[in-house]
Amino acid sequence: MAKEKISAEKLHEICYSCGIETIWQRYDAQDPHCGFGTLGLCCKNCNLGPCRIDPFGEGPQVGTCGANADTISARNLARHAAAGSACHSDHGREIARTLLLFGQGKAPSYAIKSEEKLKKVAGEYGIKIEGRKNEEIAVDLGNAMLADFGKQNEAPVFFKRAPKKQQKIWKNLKIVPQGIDRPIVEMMSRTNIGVDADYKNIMLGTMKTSLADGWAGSMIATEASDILFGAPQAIRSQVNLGVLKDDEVNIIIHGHVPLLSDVIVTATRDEEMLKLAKSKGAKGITIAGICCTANEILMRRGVPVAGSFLQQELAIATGAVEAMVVDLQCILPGLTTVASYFHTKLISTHPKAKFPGMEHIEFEEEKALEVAKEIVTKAIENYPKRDKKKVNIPKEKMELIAGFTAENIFYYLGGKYRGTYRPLNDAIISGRIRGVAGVVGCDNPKIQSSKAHMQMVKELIKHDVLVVQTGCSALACAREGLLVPEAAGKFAGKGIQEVCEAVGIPPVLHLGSCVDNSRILIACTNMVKEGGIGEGIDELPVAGAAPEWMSEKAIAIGWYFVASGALVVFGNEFPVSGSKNMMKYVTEDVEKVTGGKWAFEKDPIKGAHIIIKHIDKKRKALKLGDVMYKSETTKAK
Ligand code: SF4
Ligand code: MSK
Repeated sequence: MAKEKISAEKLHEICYSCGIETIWQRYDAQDPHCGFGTLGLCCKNCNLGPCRIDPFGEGPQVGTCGANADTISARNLARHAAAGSACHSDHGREIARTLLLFGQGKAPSYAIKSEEKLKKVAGEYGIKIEGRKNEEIAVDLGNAMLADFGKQNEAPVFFKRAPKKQQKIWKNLKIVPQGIDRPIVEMMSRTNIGVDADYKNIMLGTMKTSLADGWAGSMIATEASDILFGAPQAIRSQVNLGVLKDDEVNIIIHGHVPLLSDVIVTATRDEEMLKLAKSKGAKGITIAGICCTANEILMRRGVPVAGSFLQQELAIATGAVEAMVVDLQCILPGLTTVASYFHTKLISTHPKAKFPGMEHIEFEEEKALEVAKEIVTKAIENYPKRDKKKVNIPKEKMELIAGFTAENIFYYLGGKYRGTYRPLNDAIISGRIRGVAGVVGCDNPKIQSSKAHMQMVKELIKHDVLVVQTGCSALACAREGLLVPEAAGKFAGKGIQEVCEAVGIPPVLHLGSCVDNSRILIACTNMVKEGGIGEGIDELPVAGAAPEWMSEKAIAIGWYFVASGALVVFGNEFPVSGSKNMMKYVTEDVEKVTGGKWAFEKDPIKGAHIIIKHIDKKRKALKLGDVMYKSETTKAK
């Protein structure tokens, strides 16, 4: 293996030539993928099956029970959305529980880092604030948030945050979720054999389940994290595998829930740990993130990001990682194969996510710092085992600015209306900004390995659409240099350039992790409340996209935006394409009930233009007139 600095692509080639199997080889080995699964036409919900529908109309058109393509694909999609909602919401539950434990004095490694948010959110929950200690408020708020999960007959508290118009639509459709857990359980129940067979009714249930994720489970995760770990502020850092150091102990933290990773960051800054690292011959300790744990500690602690979902194996293949510490979600079991070629210790930490071949050190909120120090010590002790001949750290790294939120995002737009959404709404009304798009979600080896995000986002900002991002999509665009103010001059249209140059913000704003898509819901709500661009989210010149989605969580996210009135463009196949009725429902009919709908387009440039066309349609309906500046359309590939 080469000793000099190399590119990330070269690292990929090195894995290939050394026979180190990664996600790309495993993906190829699965080709051709099961056609029934791709179309959503297989069902194994009972032991009369598994059943499948022949998409060519020659074989069976119903399963043994009589369920047709519409019912089967709707049930499959509903279960995906339920699983995705469960994943995000469970994340929220853990943070709320830690808030409670902190208040009870049982989690001393944590603190209230945003007293302002604690009091604001407690106020929304109707909790008394005056004359009370933070700990007392934390106990009441933790309990109240946890109670939201188990409610049986009323909506979680944050539903009051939604625009009145959306609340009314949901009420009329009877899709206001009762609690958070109940709609998820209900979705599993109604998709059993012999229960709900009406695809339209199943989709209403799917929207109810997904709304419980966006407006409650994920929102609780975001808000409770801001309270415990600090409300983010714009912060500079770096991204890509080049953030790893060849003369320091490198620790990667990977997953989603920041409960342990935040404390690990604290542990790596401990003098005792630094002394130990030096005693082993290292110059210091570098900590870097992968996936949404990366986003969490990036936006609050400025910790650099090693990579997104697709880079987790490549990070180990640098040969320079002493430990990769994982919590929950998006962790490839295949990591153990790559790690077997190197000295890297893989450490799982969560009782709900163990991996054969990984060492397990269980995380407990009650002794978080102790566990974090144990893990950091193990990483340091592994440093002398690093084989210098196997070290290949790619040279690429890029600056980025992260840490925008629904509260601070337009504070940065400045002016005399500081702290309000007036400057944004006015920029949209005047046509300087065409509209806003949320481009989010995973990266996927099916699609050009994270290039789709960059191409779509560049096309959007070129046409003066301000872009907000979360998850791996934000990290992919950060690697391409889109999350710095200078990107406006290079890539954006004249309108966005004027705004960004006046106030020094990037044309693409990093809003956090996957659960922080809830921040986009709030930003949309704030735009509605500010006035002048519609009475509901369905009227705003906004849209969402996940050009490379792969996780079930993305389906839940997409659905809660569609149910909230937004257009959502996905770049991959949607697993209902085997049913004409379901495709018509999700791309057309649902718009008549919620104002939102889905669109599917593999080409990211064409996907961007679906969004631009939609934004222009909304502008026209609002009688806003043309945008100030015109841009050339990039040729679709
Ligand atoms: Fe087959 Fe119906 Fe059972 Fe599904 S629920 S496996 S379609 S019999
Ligand atoms: S980490 S869910 S690959 S965005 Fe949130 Fe990235 Fe998708 Fe996982």
